[in-house]
Amino acid sequence: MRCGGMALCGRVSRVTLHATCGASVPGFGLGPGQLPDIFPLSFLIPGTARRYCCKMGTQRPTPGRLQWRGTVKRFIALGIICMGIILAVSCGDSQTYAWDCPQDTGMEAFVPSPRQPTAERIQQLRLPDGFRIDIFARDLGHARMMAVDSDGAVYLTTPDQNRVLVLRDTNGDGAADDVRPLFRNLPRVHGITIHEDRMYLASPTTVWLARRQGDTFADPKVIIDDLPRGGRHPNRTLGVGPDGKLYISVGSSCNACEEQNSEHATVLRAELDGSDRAIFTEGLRNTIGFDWHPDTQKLWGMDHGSDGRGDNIPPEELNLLAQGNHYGWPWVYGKNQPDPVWEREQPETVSRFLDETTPATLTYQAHSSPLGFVFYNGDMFPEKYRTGAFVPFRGSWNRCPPTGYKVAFVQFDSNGQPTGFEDFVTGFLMDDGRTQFARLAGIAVAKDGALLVADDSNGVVYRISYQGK
Ligand SMILES: [Ca+2]
Ligand SMILES: [Ca+2]
Repeated sequence: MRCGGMALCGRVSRVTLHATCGASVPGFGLGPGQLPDIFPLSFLIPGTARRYCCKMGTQRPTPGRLQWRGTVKRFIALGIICMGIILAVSCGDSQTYAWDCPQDTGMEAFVPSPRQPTAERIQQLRLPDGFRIDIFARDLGHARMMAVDSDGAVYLTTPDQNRVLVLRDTNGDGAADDVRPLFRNLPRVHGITIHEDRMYLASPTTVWLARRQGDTFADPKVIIDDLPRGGRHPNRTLGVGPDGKLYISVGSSCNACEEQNSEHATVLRAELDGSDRAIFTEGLRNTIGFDWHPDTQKLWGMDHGSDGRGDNIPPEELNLLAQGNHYGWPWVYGKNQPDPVWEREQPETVSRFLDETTPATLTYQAHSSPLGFVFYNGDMFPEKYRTGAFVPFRGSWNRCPPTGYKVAFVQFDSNGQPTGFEDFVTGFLMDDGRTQFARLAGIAVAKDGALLVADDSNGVVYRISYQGK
């Protein structure tokens, strides 16, 4: 549907404005991670030739997820939203959905309407034969990253609540029956990893170290407090490598720009006490998920491609992360393809990076949004899965039709090389892309070999187990 320069994705019903507009509105401090998943309304902001996704619906936005930079900008944004609503409503009811997407402009925004994880919906999820999926824990808030301890306890960060939770299945029935906060008041705590007697935690600018104390952990102490400011990709993640060093993934500050701080768009490496921090790899837009192959001990990570270049480029990337390499962002992507925007604006720079950067080993559908990467090191799943890795895709917010909203498996061959992706859990995206009931985030292998995956929109951790012979 078109009317006066506007297009609607979705019906206008029970319009409730929550000031939550903007898939990514320059200057308003809104990033895609701050998008509440409420009924989408896409409209064209006059004079910008860009489409943004405006949130209208019956849910309230999560408190604290919007970070407005000043009242004036807020009023301007609200004005734009209201103008959109007035024009939209004046055009009458719209029945245009994602699958009526206009031609690929690279600017389209669409977030499927959120639904609750009912038993009926979970029942229709599709997995390979012999596997089942159940809820491990729910009502967890902004469930993001997980780490599993040697005693089986599952630690979960919830950045919107500034908390780390501990989830225990004390009777071994596959569901957590003891859920409690471990730490409170850790602002925007996101990354987490456990190494021997230490737990590491990360927020946009801070890394904490908590020492083991009995069967729990003592209060965390700051060991790094000067990581680059968050910007568009504030979700730092952590791991300790086989070399006994601490790895910190720092996303880019922007969608696709020349960074001013050289630590943006990198993976950093430091000593376990946080000292001697240095850039390990660069040219990575946002590699939230990374892990070391259990045999080769090589580091692999999933990087997010830039937005605004179309529905199908740039792809998400699986990269072999080796010290000193540059992986291309923002200049080149995938298997060394020039970024079309930068090729137009700075062809000489693009040309230089085409020669100097490391191509992705594998690529995946653009905008799928990989939020984790974990090699399967358990013994519950069949042999096939014991040499590969799992990737949760949180799903697109700016693609018509939507993509992602699933867990994929990456097969690795006997030489430790990845050979391809295959679907592992699908069905979170429903109604031909109209609705979804999970935005998948962190992933971890439980002590019993089950696979755990967090949904940060409904506050659920799912448990995937193998029941076959
Ligand atoms: Ca239990
Ligand atoms: Ca790349």
